[in-house]
Amino acid sequence: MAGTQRYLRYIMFALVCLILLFFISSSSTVPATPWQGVKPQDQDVEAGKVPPTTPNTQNGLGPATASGEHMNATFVTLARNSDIWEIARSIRQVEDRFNRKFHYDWVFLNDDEFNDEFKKVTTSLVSGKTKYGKIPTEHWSFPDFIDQDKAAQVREEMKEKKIIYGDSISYRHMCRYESGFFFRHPLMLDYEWYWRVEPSVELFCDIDYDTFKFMADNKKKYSFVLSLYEYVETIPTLWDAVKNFTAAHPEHVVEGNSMGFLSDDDGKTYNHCHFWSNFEIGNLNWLRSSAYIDYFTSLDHAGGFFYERWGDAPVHSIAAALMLKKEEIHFFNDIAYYHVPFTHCPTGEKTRLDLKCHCNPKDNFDWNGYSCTSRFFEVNGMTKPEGYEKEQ
Ligand SMILES: Nc1nc2c(ncn2[C@@H]2O[C@H](COP(=O)(O)OP(=O)(O)O)[C@@H](O)[C@H]2O)c(=O)[nH]1
Ligand SMILES: *[C@@H]1O[C@H](CO)[C@@H](O)[C@H](O)[C@H]1NC(C)=O
Ligand SMILES: *[C@@H]1O[C@H](CO)[C@@H](O)[C@H](O)[C@H]1NC(C)=O
Ligand SMILES: [Mg+2]
Repeated sequence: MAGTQRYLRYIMFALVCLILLFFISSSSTVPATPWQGVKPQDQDVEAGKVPPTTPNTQNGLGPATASGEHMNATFVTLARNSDIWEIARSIRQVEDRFNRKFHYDWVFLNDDEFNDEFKKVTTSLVSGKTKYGKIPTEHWSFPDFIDQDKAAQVREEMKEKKIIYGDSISYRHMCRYESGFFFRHPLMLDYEWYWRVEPSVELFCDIDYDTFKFMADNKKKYSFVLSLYEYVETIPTLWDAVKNFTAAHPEHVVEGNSMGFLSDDDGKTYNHCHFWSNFEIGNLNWLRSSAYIDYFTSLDHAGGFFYERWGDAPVHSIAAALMLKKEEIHFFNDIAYYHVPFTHCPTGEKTRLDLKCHCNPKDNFDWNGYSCTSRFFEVNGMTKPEGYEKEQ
């Protein structure tokens, strides 16, 4: 009996509370903002200044809203069908922060056929044209000069030493492909500039200008946002192979290069600094030049893509540092970027606020001891961005 009464009291109490709440909320003096009252933005959208979202409709692609010359450029992504949702995340951010204003094309490359779901989802997200290419088997297999037993033994050893991707065959094909072939894929021959995007990366700031045009106008050929030291276990003889190449082809080594970025003893040894190549904006014609092709061919024959585990990051970086003039390599402080486990968050609060950045400045890797970006600044006689000491 007592239980039922208590129960009823609770219900009465709850009812009174509800009625009170109703009166408080309906008599509130704070005017509720009608959802559709954001007129200025609507007008901008109608005037074509601010597309509300990636303007890729069933009727086709909307017009690019950025004025100025459209560059001969494309995004490029190497991916598997299983990367679909991770690459979707990357695309969405690249579109929101940059490409919805420019509508550059996007080339997807795969050692397998892309399936319909991959094509459908990525096409719906990209505001430019999408193109899907299959990699020819010759570019994703063991070359005939590689001893497969020796390569298998190395993978076994690296597995025991727990070297990341040490026992993976596909990772090695991927690194070799990114080092020497992606820019020669038939779909890439139509373009002069590329921006590489990987699955699961993030962009944290608006990019309101055309980065490809910036590269062209400022005579840049290669660019980066993060730099670091390579695991030495993956590249023990890479520098020897580079020295063999430069001895055979001294004509490809450019005067005024960035040797100081790679070496502390004028080229005798490699300090393992490299630009992190999962982000790159660069010039495809440079990669297709005889200098770069000779370089890649020479490294390929040295065998380290399979007998060690050479990554495309040190391979690209060494090429850029030796075969381009210092001034041709650009550091994009204003492109805020994350690829697990590192973040580049622009130094300088004004930059971050102006560009509507949402990265935590404390996560910035640039002035950390494991980053090579300080060294890049020193080699180029550049002043570090204001306030960098405070963001160390
Ligand atoms: N088609 C294809 N793409 C691959 C394969 N392995 C890696 N990739 C792509 O190559 C890039 C680098 O691979 P990822 O796994 O991100 O390596 P990490 O960034 O070095 O850890 C990404 O764009 C991947 O989607 C593969 O076996 N096939
Ligand atoms: C774009 O660049 C490629 C490579 O240089 C060239 O073959 C192609 O003709 C260019 N396209 C346009 C429209 O300029
Ligand atoms: C460099 O060249 C020398 C002499 O031909 C050769 O013995 C050595 O194996 C080469 N090093 C690499 C890493 O290819
Ligand atoms: Mg990756």
